Amino acid sequence: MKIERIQGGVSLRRTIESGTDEQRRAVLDIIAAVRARGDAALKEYTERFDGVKLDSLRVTKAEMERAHASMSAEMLEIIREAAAHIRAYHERQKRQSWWMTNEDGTILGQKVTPLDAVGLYVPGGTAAYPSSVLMNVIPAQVAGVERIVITSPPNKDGTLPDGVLAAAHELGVTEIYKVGGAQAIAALAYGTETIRPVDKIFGPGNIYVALAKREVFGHVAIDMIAGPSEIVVLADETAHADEIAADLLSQAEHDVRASAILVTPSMKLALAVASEVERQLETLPRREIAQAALETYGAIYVTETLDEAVEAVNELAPEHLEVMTADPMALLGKLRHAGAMFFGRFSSEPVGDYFAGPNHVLPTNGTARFSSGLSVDEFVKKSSVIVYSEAALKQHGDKIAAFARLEGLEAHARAVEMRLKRERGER
Ligand code: HSO
Ligand code: ZN
Repeated sequence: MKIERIQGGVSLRRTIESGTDEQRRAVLDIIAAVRARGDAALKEYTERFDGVKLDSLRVTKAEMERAHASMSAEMLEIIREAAAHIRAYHERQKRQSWWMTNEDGTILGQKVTPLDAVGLYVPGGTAAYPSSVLMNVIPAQVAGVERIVITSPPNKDGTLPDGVLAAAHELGVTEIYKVGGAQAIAALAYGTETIRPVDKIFGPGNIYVALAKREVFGHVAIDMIAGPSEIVVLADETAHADEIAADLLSQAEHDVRASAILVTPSMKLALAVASEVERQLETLPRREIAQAALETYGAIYVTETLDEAVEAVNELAPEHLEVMTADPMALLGKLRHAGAMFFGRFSSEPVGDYFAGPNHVLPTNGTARFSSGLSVDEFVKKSSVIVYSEAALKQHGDKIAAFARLEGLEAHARAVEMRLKRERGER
């Protein structure tokens, strides 16, 4: 990894992919075809892009049970335990409706309602993570969402990965479709004969999925446009170089576009981590992916002081931040921008990816400056509630009418004044 001395001015050097004109046109065509021809279009695209001809898009109960039975009892127990931790954490995020009563008898409030139906897109290939099924489905369940749908591109033999089906089955999700790409997003947004539409679409995917999510946004809601995984480690000379290297590699192995950065005031640590990364890469099964990621998006930044290192981290606003300094929690107040913050050497990022409880769906590409990780909030919406009292309308009605006339909206003014007149016996 290249080592650079810096004095501020670092960024993740990545912009959100906006796709080529050709890709955007392809996505628009796919969405139009799914809207016009429904299931027939889904099956054609599945044959063309996934190389499999399907009679039925829906995963059967027997398929779910087979996948579940293929997992060892130990593995199922681990999934269950992870799910319990994730559920316990997300339970704390649950919001209550609230009400306030004014002295004049007016009641104002906010009513929290879960979304009726959500769709989770699970990408294909090695990125079909059972852990991501847990991270999306559990907050939806905690929020009280009634209908949870999963879609994922089938393998050439027409199956979905066992791990994904087993995790879904474990959580009681029963509505799963073998469809991927932009066509899956179109189906979730607009519906087909077999797939009823949902209200919000979650989950990462390739450029076509991202473009399709952007395209259907407004008709339905979407979670975010997620980029490849990122880790920034903030460490001083007290940290173990081999542990830092291992953590950097843990995210670099996700994707050739993943980013892994160490920020430290210690040149000695920087040098040790750089050589540890090389050493550990040698035996890594996904070495090629990790190496490519580190070449383009990896860096070791050396600052003069720890304070400067903290500032650099805030500028990077990474998806994941690990803090391994002599007194990590002392930095909590100064660290402002990161999707998830891991403190101390026992909080290696995979702990959070799978098991601790917080969500692993987090803002990337520096968007942690202004957004947050996935939470129960994303699965509910709030309606404001107004129960205005007679006394309040008598007290404020004239002011409301005056405000309406300021805007030239006479009907607004009359709607309020009509009540005032009736109460005064003038109507
Ligand atoms: N680090 C990934 C999540 C993940 N890691 C899934 C392993 N499986 C993005 O936050
Ligand atoms: Zn990960």
